[in-house]
Amino acid sequence: LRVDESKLTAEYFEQLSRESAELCCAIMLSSEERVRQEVAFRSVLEVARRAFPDASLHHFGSTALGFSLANADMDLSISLGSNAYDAYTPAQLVEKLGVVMKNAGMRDVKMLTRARVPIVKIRDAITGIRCDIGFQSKLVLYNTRLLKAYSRIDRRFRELVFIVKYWSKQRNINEPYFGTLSSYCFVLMVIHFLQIRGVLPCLQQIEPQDGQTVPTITIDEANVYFFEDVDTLVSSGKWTCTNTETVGELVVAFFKYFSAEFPYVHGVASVRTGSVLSKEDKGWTKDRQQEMNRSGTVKDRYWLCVEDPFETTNNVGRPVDKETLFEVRGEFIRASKILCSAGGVGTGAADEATL
Ligand code: 3AT
Ligand code: MG
Repeated sequence: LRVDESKLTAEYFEQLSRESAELCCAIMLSSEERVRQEVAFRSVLEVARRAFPDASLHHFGSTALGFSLANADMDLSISLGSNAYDAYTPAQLVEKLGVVMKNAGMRDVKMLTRARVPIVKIRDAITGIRCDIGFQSKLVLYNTRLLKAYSRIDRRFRELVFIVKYWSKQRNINEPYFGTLSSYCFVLMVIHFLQIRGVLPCLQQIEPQDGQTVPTITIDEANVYFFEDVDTLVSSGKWTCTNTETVGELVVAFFKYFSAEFPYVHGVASVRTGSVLSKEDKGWTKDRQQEMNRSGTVKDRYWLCVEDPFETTNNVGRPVDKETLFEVRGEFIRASKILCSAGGVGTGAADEATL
């Protein structure tokens, strides 16, 4: 990769930052859509309770975080009293839920019982909002809270997330089912990059009080502790951001990092530690078949390694294989080249639509 960002001008970075801010405004969820999501949430809960009277419903993922693009699916998770999990397999829970959803007149009901995490997909009859409803572990609520905390620390993070999500969807590399990456994986890659760049701290390594050690709070066998009181981060002296780059500069640096700097062969992007870990140290070197919730097996792959912040045995980059890594990395290189070639002296800024 031969891109020379030293030729990029200050005006170019300014223009790129301006265009990034405009793009974010244009693609963000509208407040009207957010209201419709709340209505859909209530109707899903009401219908779910017909099958599971003690169900509670939780909203997680990008629509819960305010990271979603227009028309995003809402990710919802049902939790039940503990004996329900002994009485039914995950696939049976999903079938039971799917049937009540159909009977209640929900549209486009699909039961994905063989997925790694079985879900029911529906479109709410009144609002038209699409929802993915599952019985996920509580960890999804904690990782949503962690991402939320990061988003409150520095506004550049949110902007970069919007740009990267938009780009990944335009370039068709946001489809884990077809071997590319989930949005969640891209968001973790953005946090990792911003930690390395000194824009974001590593919340899981910050102790609650000076002089204390980082505690262990175990949920589903994972330590879910992180420093959540981000309003006091700066005032307590726990974090000082020294990076003053603009969003334009960070966009260029992000694509360069994952084109040419991230060590794909031996490295693991780790938000938990704010560093690059070694695949060897994690034992993430050989693909292997894993048993999965009584309905089959899943292949763990380690071509692109992004550690889940809490579930440290979970490689969120798992869907990627040799061929799709070539494709994904090729897209990073393409974007990086476009950004750098568009910004030389005398040229206009890159057109986000062509990125
Ligand atoms: P879209 O707007 O739907 O593209 P999103 O930000 O909602 O993106 P995902 O749909 O990829 O992101 O994921 C939603 C949440 O599901 C994020 C995280 O809490 C959980 N999740 C997704 N993939 C994984 C994974 N591989 N491991 C653990 N949790 C995951
Ligand atoms: Mg989602």
